[in-house]
Amino acid sequence: MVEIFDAIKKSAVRIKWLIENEDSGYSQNINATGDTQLKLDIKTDLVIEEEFRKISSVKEIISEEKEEKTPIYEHGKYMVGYDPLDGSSLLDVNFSVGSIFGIYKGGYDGRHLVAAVYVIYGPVTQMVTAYEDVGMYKLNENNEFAFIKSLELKQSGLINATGGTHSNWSDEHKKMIEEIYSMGHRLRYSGGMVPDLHQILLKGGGLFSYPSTSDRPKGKLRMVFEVFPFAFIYEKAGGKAIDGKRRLLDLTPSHPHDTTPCFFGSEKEIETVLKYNE
Ligand code: P6P
Repeated sequence: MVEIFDAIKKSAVRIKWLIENEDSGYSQNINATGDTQLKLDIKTDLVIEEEFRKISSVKEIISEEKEEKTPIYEHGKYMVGYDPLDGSSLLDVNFSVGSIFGIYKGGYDGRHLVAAVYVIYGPVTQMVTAYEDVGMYKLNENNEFAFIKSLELKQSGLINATGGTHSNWSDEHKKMIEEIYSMGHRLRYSGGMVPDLHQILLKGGGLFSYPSTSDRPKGKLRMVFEVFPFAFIYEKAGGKAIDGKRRLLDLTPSHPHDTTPCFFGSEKEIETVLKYNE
């Protein structure tokens, strides 16, 4: 597992450089989910693949940017599902973006996740790892990730990160969001999953929601590359992660690129979500 974390650290240093120096324009390519890829989506995906090809503990990798799995080392113990540059469409407005990694053993179901990592490229570059517990690291002047602190969610918080187009929300979801606001929460939403969930983790609590909507009945966020890793991290930090009814890590995708409605947050906020999904 250490060599996987090291490969992610090396990837992050290279991706930070690419973000700061390379052209963030669009390519001619369409990815597995039908999104037009930025040149950086392609380049960051290649960086991660190159770094994983150097280690022997990874059997295969699967990227949000590619339809198919990529075999790495025949006798590798782990499989890695990752989103190389989540929120890349926000680069043109200089918002924070991130890389998300789920480390699986024996399959890409939520229950097979054994560790999760994300890197956030913002005013500073930070990495959060979840294995036994949740730790935050900061990239220092020597391009090393120095441990900063462990992260823990309180029983309730004050942030409400509301994904999806409001006019496409169900009436029940609108009522749930209003109840969260009545608890004193404030809107904090950038449209980038990594910074939006990172903020709730660092501020101690709240709710991030990306529900089923009329335009996206199965939600927008991908189970293997985005949802399961953050569900693992939030549960390890003392929070909860559900699809509205069920625990996200109990779900099994029928296809690696499947999406699901998702709610991540402190216990009290998740209880409110459940109340509106009975
Ligand atoms: P919306 C970015 O494109 C992304 O995949 C996630 O990073 C983010 O949480 C979500 O989409 C935002 O979607 O529909 O709220 O703009």
